[in-house]
Amino acid sequence: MSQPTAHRATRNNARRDFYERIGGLSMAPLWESLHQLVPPQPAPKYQAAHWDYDKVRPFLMESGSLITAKEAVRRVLILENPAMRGSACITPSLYAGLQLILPGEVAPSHRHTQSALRFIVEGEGAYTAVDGERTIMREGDFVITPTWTWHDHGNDSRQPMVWLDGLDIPLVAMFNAGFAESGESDEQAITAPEGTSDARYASGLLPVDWKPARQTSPIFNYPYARTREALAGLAKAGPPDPCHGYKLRYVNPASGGAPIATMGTFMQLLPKGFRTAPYRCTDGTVFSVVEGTGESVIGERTFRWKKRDHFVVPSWANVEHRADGDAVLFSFSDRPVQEKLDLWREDRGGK
Ligand code: GTQ
Repeated sequence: MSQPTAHRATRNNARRDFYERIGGLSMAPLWESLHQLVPPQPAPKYQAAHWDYDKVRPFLMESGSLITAKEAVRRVLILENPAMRGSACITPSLYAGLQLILPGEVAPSHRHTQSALRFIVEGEGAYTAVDGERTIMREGDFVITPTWTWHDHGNDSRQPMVWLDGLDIPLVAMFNAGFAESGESDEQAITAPEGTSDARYASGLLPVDWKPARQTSPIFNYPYARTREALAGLAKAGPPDPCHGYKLRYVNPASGGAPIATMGTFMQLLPKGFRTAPYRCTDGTVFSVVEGTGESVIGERTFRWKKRDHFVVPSWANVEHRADGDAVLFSFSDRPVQEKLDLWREDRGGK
């Protein structure tokens, strides 16, 4: 052994021995992990992934014959990031799942501090009830279940209903701030006729003396018909954004902020043949395809998608979307949290 090599071996042994001894006091040397702890740029430990609805749907329907919504409480197939199996995470901060509710079923009332969003993927006519008011859901509707509100779901229609559940389960778990309780009965008492919150809060008007009690939006169903009309109007009004096409964010009309404090929700129209310019941002984002077909290049991989497919784009991964015909994409992420913490960044590649 040459002198420097021998010297290095002795030094490394001394260090290893030192690490072992301080390990006994639950201490560790920062210098061995500094660059991983404070990376020059995001280095996500999760990956891009795509769920083809043609492959997913048969399993969802099969789950319907294995367990009732009542027994399951929520009959959901979790969309788990392939690099985070066993964690129930689609990104390190977000949970996503596809919930099935069959005609005549009820998913019993409960409440929890985790906030939920529903994005309706298939079917029409099931309802969700939130704090005493029901809303009937249709494809493309975006429905919120604010933190700590009672909610139950039911299906009085003749068709199965499938929706995407987005929850902040991993974020709440990180804070150890989760509380939950079951309702006394499966279906909560209805205290307001359907359409009440829509009439009170969803027309660019608010009840004259109403003051918001929380950050959450007082609107709990943002129907697709209105969202789609807004996108169509936007497309008539001017050119698309190079990175996003025509993209809108859902808002709480009382604050201008996101309808849910922990999750941002978006809808974008990619016109026929449009290709977005390369874009990346720090909020890992879950997409649900509402209309059309196309493909997304995420980092090194290309995913082809169609209506009802889902895919996830990791933090800081480069993304480019291409639409065959007109395509509409719903998406959600933890962007409002990152913005509140002054962490959110994007890279528009100069566009
Ligand atoms: O509908 O309340 O996908 O509590 C996961 C947890 C849905 C719900 C999920 C939940 C719900």
